[in-house]
Amino acid sequence: MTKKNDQGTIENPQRRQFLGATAAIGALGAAGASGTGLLMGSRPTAAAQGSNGYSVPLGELDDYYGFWSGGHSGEVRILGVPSMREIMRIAVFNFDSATGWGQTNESKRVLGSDFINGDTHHVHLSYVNGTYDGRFAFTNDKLNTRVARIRLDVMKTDKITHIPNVQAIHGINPQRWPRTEYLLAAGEMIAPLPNDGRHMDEPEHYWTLLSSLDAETMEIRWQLWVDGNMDNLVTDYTGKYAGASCYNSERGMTLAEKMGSERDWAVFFNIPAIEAAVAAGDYTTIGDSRIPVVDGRGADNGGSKYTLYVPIPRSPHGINATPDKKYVVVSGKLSPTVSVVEWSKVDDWFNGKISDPRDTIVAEPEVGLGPLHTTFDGRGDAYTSLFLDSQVVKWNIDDAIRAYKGEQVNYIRQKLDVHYQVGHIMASMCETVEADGRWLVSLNKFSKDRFIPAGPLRPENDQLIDISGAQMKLVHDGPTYPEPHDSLMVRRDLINPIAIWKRDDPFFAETVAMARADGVNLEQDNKVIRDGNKVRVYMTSVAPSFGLDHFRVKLGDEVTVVVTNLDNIEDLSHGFALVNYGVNFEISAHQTASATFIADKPGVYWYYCSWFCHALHMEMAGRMMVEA
Ligand code: K7E
Ligand code: CUA
Repeated sequence: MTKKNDQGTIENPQRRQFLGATAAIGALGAAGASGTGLLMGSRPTAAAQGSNGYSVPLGELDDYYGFWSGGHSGEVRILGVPSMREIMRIAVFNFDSATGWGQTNESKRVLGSDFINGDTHHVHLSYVNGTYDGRFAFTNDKLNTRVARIRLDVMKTDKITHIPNVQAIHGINPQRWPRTEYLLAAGEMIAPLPNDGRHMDEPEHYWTLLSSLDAETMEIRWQLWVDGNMDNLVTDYTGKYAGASCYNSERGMTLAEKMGSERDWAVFFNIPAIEAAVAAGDYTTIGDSRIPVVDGRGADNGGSKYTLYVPIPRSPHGINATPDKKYVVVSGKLSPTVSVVEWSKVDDWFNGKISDPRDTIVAEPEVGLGPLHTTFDGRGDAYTSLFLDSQVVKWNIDDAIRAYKGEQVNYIRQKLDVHYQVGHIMASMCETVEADGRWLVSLNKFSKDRFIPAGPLRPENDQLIDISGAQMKLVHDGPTYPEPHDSLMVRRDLINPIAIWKRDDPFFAETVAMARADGVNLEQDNKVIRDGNKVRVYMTSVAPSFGLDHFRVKLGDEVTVVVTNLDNIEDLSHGFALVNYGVNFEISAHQTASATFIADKPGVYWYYCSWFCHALHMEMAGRMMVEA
């Protein structure tokens, strides 16, 4: 890095300054902290402090759990903030070779068998009184129109729901107040409704819907028929209202058609009114689906009993609620403006106190080119990502409101270069009433020259910015595999995962019930049960051995291997890997996991432990004998 600096090949001054800082840390790492990469944090010590003043000393923990969507990897990731170290990957919609997600019976019960990929854009956590309760994370699958829930006690996906009648779930947001009872999910692409092969050439039959799920069961409670498409989604801090951005109010099919209007809109939803309509039977159903669908169209009249359509320039994208509970900021994307809507004026509109939907807007500051998403520090400042300018702009909400009223006031506080083409940005705890304004991440779509080149495909660049002072300071470059769209930084004390599985965990309860029906005690038995051509192989694992060093089956048998890890030690995971049968899965401490396959090849096949667990880990193996 220093060499490149010396050669003078770096043009951007911000970048040069940053490279100088990291080079200093790199040198420090070589001296005392080898192999740990860039270490930055909030507790600088003399021993491990970079020239930018931040470090997470070796052996110390991060202050925040970062929940990152994994984009078209289909997963969710946990990063530590501010070190930006990747801590864990949570398989959600994807097949995961390491843990056997998508192969074990337990994961298949969650995942189903339709798809092995997905596209997660947004991660949000369940709330109580406007902050996180540590129970669940939710994420969307744009690719296959699903939403998923992740249990934060074990950091595993436990529910996946396919949303009918729509295509491409994009924005999702949980109820924030008083607690998360519903999760909203926005369908992005408009498509024929019902989509049964008729009306394919008649765009007037193309629609999309908002869906409300019960956050406990993840079942869909109702859907709402809207005008236009929907992009991002936000809930308010009363539980009463939510909103979505729309970039295709034209309902166009082609790029040119989608760009027709000078204004699209943000649509706001009156949740109690929709639920009252459902209770009163004021709904239809579509095709085979039994889900109540309430009609929330009416953009031409500004809205309906259930919806308010606020015109916003042009193809707006992000929609974000301020932590003071008062405003929601809609980012203009193709307009250099962001529009600030006051929630109480949304309430006024539904109560007939104002008639022009645009009167809900209290500010429309010009912030720069390509505003995509906005985040907040809890001190009255907002930060908007500028995709085209490759900048983060910090601006003051109150000053923008004064300027909108005609006062001469400069609401822009600072513009900071990021590298390059930023999408989402997110400040620590910013989606809660406890926004603390310490860190901001800029999730940049292009990394270009920031890392050693690794072929035509480049990583994204997730940059960490210190926002605790008056000026934003860029402190870290973080390459990520494609493609995080969004992230959350959650105070560490709010997340309390367990270290060892509980034996009565519902995640493997069905497998436990199957063993009980076979008369097997999973905590001690090693047994092969034959049931016609179905064979169930039950074994324990205690480092460094499996409870069975071999088992016999017959060619053509359907074999289910069930492994229960009896080790009592934190961080002692085993794996069951069956050679040339493509089977491999995780069994962490006190977990039961199983996989089912057909014994379709005769002979001897070794199984081995795939998680290095013991000095005799290599010896932790056994043989499956398949009789011809
Ligand atoms: Cu802006 Cu899908 Cu939230 Cu990507 S979305 S950036
Ligand atoms: Cu058990 Cu390696």
